[in-house]
Amino acid sequence: MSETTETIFSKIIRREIPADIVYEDELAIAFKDVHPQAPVHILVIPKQPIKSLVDITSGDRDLMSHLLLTAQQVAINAGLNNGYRLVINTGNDGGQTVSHIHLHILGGRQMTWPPG
Ligand code: DGP
Repeated sequence: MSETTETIFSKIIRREIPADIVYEDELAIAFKDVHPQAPVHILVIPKQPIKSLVDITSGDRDLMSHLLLTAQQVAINAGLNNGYRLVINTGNDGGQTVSHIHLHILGGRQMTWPPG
């Protein structure tokens, strides 16, 4: 995982590269994952470039709550009435490849457990 906070996601926020954006407000943005792992695969990210879940503090409490509520609303808007999976890959062992914290919303098929 890269140590820089400037990632491809910062470029998406600034509209420097295209993305299929499905939601945006002053704190967060949600867009379709470029490599979907399910019929619905949307990423919810803060505009603030926090690297990973490891880096959040109690000062990020409101922001993290906002991201969860945003994910809930985005899932509703995507029609995921039968459930979905919310994933935050964290660090190398967690499989995180982009160093800008993001919530994966995966849905539209039956999820399996355990994940790979
Ligand atoms: P993770 O492995 O948890 O760090 O997930 C990063 C996700 O970001 C991965 O599922 C693919 C997605 N992704 C990477 N680059 C881009 C991009 O340029 N555009 C979009 N829409 N998604 C991207």
